[in-house]
Amino acid sequence: MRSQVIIIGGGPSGLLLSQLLNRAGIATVVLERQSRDHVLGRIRAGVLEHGTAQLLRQAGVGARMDAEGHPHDGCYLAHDQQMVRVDFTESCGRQVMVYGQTEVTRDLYDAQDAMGATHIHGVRDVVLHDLLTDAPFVTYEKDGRQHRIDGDFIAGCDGFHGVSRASIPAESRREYEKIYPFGWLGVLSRTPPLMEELVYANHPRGFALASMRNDTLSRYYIQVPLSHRVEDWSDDAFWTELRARLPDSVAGRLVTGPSIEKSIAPLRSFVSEPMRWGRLFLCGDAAHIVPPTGAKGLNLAASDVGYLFEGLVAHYGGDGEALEHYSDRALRRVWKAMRFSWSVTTMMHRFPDHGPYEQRMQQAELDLLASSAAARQAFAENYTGLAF
Ligand code: FAS
Ligand code: PHB
Repeated sequence: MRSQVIIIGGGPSGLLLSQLLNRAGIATVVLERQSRDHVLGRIRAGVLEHGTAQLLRQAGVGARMDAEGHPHDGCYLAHDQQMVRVDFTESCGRQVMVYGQTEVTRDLYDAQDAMGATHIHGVRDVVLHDLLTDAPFVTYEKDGRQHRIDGDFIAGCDGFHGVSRASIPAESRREYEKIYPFGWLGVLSRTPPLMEELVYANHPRGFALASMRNDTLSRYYIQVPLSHRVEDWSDDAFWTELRARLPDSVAGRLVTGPSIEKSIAPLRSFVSEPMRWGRLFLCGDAAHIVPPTGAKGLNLAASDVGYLFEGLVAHYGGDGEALEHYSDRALRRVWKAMRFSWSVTTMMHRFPDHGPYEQRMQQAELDLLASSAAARQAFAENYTGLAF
């Protein structure tokens, strides 16, 4: 088999890149390890930046998002029984779109089906070959048989645990990592959201987040020690702890119910440079991971895909230089989102090694946001998404 762009990974990065390229008349093949149902069963991100929503519309998959998604003009930062609202529209003239990654993935699969796109699920032993030549190829195993696909380019969209990043020689990679000393226990419940906007809470017992997917589906998180396992937490224990971490002024609004999904996600900051190696280009979690506090993971995947899409279209249009700048361009935005995600995570969580000084620094950060329009503008610009 031969294609123009071979895409490893059928998550949001791979699906969005395939959809954009196919609409531009560029052929792709998507190789995905899991089944489609498995990919669609993942509960991940919930907030789309302004630029991500625009890119989805450009890809022709914005209709259901615009019909069923919820534009948000702001969010709340809670601490010491106070609720500080950051008004995105007032501060920077932009909104975010609350629309789950699961729905984005579903819309992309539907659009790719309508285009007759080629997706191969259940692949094993994917190996990338001849990346430093102009004739790279991929081999993989499926149903007990070896297969080969030749292409012009390979897009590594296979997430943090994929094979693409590791296909760049270790001595040529520069990796930066910070592991946070806690995780997020997340619950999805068929209950009305706590508030009409997201509430991020800094509490002495630990961080909490009240988010949502729609008016009847809520997503909540609480910070837990790395030693905790999801089976350690009954629904009742989760609701009791969440309620304890919310300001008294809103805790009484919490509607509880059975969890329909419950999981613990570790938190890390990670970047691997460069994001290009010959004919291989990395997108999304294959190249970087952010703690979810800043709602940046999915959105960085989108900006990487937008940059790579532009470069590939320019290349096939005769501009041999366009792809030269992909890695530097993507990394400039990645590092700014890394900074924001690290900053908000540090401001909102309780760290085991934090003392009174660090607690006062957190309080000062939050007091600054409460008292300074300029501080809220900087927060709003980062949260709604810096320019692509
Ligand atoms: P993904 O990991 O989503 O997709 C990679 C795909 O490649 C997967 O389908 C995988 O099966 C496939 N794959 C892997 N190895 C392969 C191989 N060798 N061959 C073929 N296919 C292979 N972000 C937020 O903004 N907000 C959140 O609240 C949030 N919560 C998260 C919770 C969890 C538990 C996790 C893990 C991530 C969360 N994220 C969140 C980040 C997440 O949304 C990612 O940023 C987003 O999924 C990135 O998309 P991809 O780059 O496509 O990577
Ligand atoms: C979510 O709704 O899953 C969500 C929202 C905002 C975040 C993280 C997760 O910062």
